[in-house]
Amino acid sequence: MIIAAVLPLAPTHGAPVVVSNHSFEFGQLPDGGVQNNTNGFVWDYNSQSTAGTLRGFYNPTAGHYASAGGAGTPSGADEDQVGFLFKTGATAFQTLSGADAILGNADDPVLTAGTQYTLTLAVGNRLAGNPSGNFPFGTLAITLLAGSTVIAEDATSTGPAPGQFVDRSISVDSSTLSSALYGQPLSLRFRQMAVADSVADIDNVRLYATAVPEPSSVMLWSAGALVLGMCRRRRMGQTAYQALQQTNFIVTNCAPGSTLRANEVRC
Ligand SMILES: [Ca+2]
Ligand SMILES: [Ca+2]
Ligand SMILES: [Ca+2]
Repeated sequence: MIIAAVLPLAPTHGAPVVVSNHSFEFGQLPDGGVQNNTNGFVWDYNSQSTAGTLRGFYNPTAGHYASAGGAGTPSGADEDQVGFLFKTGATAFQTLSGADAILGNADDPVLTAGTQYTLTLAVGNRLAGNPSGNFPFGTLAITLLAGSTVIAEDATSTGPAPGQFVDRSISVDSSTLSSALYGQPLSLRFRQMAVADSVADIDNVRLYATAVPEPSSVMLWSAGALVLGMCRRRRMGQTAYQALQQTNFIVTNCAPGSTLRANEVRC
């Protein structure tokens, strides 16, 4: 009887999924410059926003974040420009278009089976009394969608300390989702959810995809660990038969005196 000749499998590392204009740096603005309510540079600021809100990107000043004067980078952000969402319902949205930044072709990222997705972005809370006004942070919803279906979301009312950005992440394992969603395009959505006249700044959006071992691989990994464990027990004086008896494996065709061979269980 041969179970397997395997070694434990090392987990794979996540690969970045292209997020176009991930740092809101396209369309350079001067210090203090603002672009309001105008779609462009990949991000859709309008189609999912509530009327009367302000949303877009800007170049913060030292009054917004101490280190942001001129082309300085706000603490915890990336480069000198950031996105912003002001008032309930202000939304920034992007369907991922892949490395060519063209939507609707073969390189667009889609939901893939057996994959863990982790979406991270830097969320900023302006200094009190900044040049744009003294507004609270509010509640920012971070959402990952496959097609029109929300597959991961977090809405947190606690912002970072004033004057800095901190990372927030959401994550989902596609194996927990309906397989009907596989192949659907991935979209990102950031939305100001509550507290009238609240504001949140956003920056440095990152999405990573990590292959999740398939059940068969997990079984092989488990069998590998089992073999190693049995080998250790054998060194402690147990036979393969005795070691297998202490597991959930059904032992058949094994003589009580059978022994282990290197990298396999053979009776
Ligand atoms: Ca930036
Ligand atoms: Ca600046
Ligand atoms: Ca594309």
